[in-house]
Amino acid sequence: MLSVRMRASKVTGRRRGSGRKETEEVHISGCEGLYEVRDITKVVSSYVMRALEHPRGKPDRIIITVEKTGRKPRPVRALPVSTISSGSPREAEKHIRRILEAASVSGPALNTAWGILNSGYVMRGASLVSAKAGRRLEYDELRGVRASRFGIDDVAEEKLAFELEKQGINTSTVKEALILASKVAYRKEVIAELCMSDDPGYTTGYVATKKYGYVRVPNIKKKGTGKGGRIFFLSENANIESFVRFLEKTPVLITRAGPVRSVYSVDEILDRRHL
Ligand code: PML
Repeated sequence: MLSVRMRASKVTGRRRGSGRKETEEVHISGCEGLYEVRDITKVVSSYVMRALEHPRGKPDRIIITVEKTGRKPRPVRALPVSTISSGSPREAEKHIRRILEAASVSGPALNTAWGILNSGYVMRGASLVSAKAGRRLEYDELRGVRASRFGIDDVAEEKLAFELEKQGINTSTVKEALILASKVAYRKEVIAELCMSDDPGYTTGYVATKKYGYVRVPNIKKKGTGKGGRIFFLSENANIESFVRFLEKTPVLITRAGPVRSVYSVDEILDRRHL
């Protein structure tokens, strides 16, 4: 199989007080998957279309990488999917805090995560936060760590699409986020993941843990805001080098779909009635 990745960005300029113009490269969109050679042309053209039509704006640069993975992908089962009932960002934050605390993420770690997501700065990759002390662990706090080399095989994809369809959420956004979250949650040092899309029009985020699965959180932010990001909460003694190597380099293929459930209250999720 081949790994196909897309990253789109644009350069923006602003004038400083001194009159000097500064430019910065702003991330617009990105996506990826593992594909058979016969599907590459189709996939590349659909990735280019996605980059050109992204609500964050028109890119100046689209980089597509097609690469051999070099190793047989590790087979992984998709996390079970559910949606929590949440009507506003305030309610969403309350629910997220309860679920993450129940999954052993501390208050300080949650505060660090919330600060990152609401900073207005969109990182290209995810931030790593220690689940107890709330320390930032990534080597590069501007870039973050990008999970890569993940995909789904045809049989699991068909089953997953069928299950997602029944709940009216069979979209590439949900599927890709679930595949990434399932790769990340597979590692033992991962306590949880929290994600808020940086797409201004997309207001559903998620919390992923081994214990509760992939829990979608509607209204995690107000429509129209470009803030967002991903946080991976790690155990205190995690070996960051080995974890980052796994995230960036180890190919993982979802070979089994998990169940896709409907909408639950936070108490039902915490009682694991959705599983
Ligand atoms: C992203 O932009 O990558 C985040 C997508 C979050 C999807 C949440 C969902 O609807 O399940």
